[in-house]
Amino acid sequence: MKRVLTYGTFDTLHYGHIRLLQRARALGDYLIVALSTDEFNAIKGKKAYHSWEERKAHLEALRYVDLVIPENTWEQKRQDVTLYHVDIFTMGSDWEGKFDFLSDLCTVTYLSRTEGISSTMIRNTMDAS
Ligand code: C2G
Repeated sequence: MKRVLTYGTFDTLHYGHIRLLQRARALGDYLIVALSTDEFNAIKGKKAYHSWEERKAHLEALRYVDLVIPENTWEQKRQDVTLYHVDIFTMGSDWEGKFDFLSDLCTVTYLSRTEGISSTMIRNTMDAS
């Protein structure tokens, strides 16, 4: 079984996220998503509209996602790759190169980001309505 791992906030889940998760899952047989906690989002300088529990439920409703774990720190990735026996680490192309340091542990690959959609755009539209 080929196990895939990816990270993110996945707030106001949209088709850019879903396309990413669909392609990530297609890289293997089992997809783990490390979902940024509200506390870690504060460290990332992000404020999610939905709570971690809500964002977790949204991801678990997708057929592409097999397991959701918390992302609490920037530093946990190496431990996660080892702990979950990950074969492939993947992120959207806006992170191109940023996680190549994991390539001694697993395959690292980046998937093209979907242009024209973002959580910020959705929130701005919601605020304007
Ligand atoms: N994404 C995408 N297309 C979009 C928006 C996002 O492909 N239009 C991808 C991002 O590249 C990322 C994933 O969806 O791989 C999640 O995006 P975010 O929720 O914005 O996650 P981010 O804030 O980038 O957190 O440790 C890594 C961080 O937790 C990543």
